[in-house]
Amino acid sequence: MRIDILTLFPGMFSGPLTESILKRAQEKGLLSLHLHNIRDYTSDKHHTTDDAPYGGGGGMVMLVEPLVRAVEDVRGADQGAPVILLTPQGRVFTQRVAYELAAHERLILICGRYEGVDERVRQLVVTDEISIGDYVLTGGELAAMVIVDAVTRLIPGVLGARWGAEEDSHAMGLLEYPHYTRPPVFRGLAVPDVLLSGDHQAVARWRRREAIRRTWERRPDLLLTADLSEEERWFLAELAEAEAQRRGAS
Ligand code: 9D3
Repeated sequence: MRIDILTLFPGMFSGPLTESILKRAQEKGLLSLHLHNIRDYTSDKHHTTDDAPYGGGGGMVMLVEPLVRAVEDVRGADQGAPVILLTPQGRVFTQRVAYELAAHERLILICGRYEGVDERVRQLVVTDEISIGDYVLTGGELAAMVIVDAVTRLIPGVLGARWGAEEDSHAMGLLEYPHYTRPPVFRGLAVPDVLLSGDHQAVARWRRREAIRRTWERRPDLLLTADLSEEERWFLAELAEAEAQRRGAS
């Protein structure tokens, strides 16, 4: 997959994209990342990228010309690639959106700054708008990095065989069960016996129950859409019953 990123701050991207899994994905030729400085597409002698909004009010607005010229140059003859504006007004990024984006051969990401971009950028070149959540960032750069990270790990061959996206799709409906490794006891805290029992079926059952318990406690909203077996529904009913008892008792 090829990802082009248009930004006023290309330096922000060294670090996250040049370490660990994203680094390896690029070395393996599975991901090719290209950073473009929007300032390189200005045509005035001060290399202006923003100006005051028509109609007045605070803040600055990114100029239409450098952005449209940058997209057209980077896109070249390839008209099919999604051009995604990172903006607080976009649809919210979820694992589902990550899968959707991972299906493309190429993505073009535009990182907004200041109060936003001239509306005509949307009219002329943007095909999709994404936000990474309801909190205020200083610009689209960190959002672009989040998207690159989440999408890259879905590219076949990027993760080891054991950690496939397959595994995620089963797990995503629920939060994860608790994990343990050596030693068996640390400062009096023991690893649950079942995990040391060698009984794979009992381990699987315990993990599934703990995942349901955790989801019930922390993210009950996820249980509305989780794919649970009959037995798991019973367990959930037990949790709800125990909770009702506690509430009644207090
Ligand atoms: C006063 C209205 N503000 C919107 C909440 C203006 C504004 C604040 C921050 C406009 C842009 C920004 C910069 N943020 C992004 O460009 C951004 C973002 C974000 O702030 N949160 C979550 N996802 C994203 S994607 C791009």
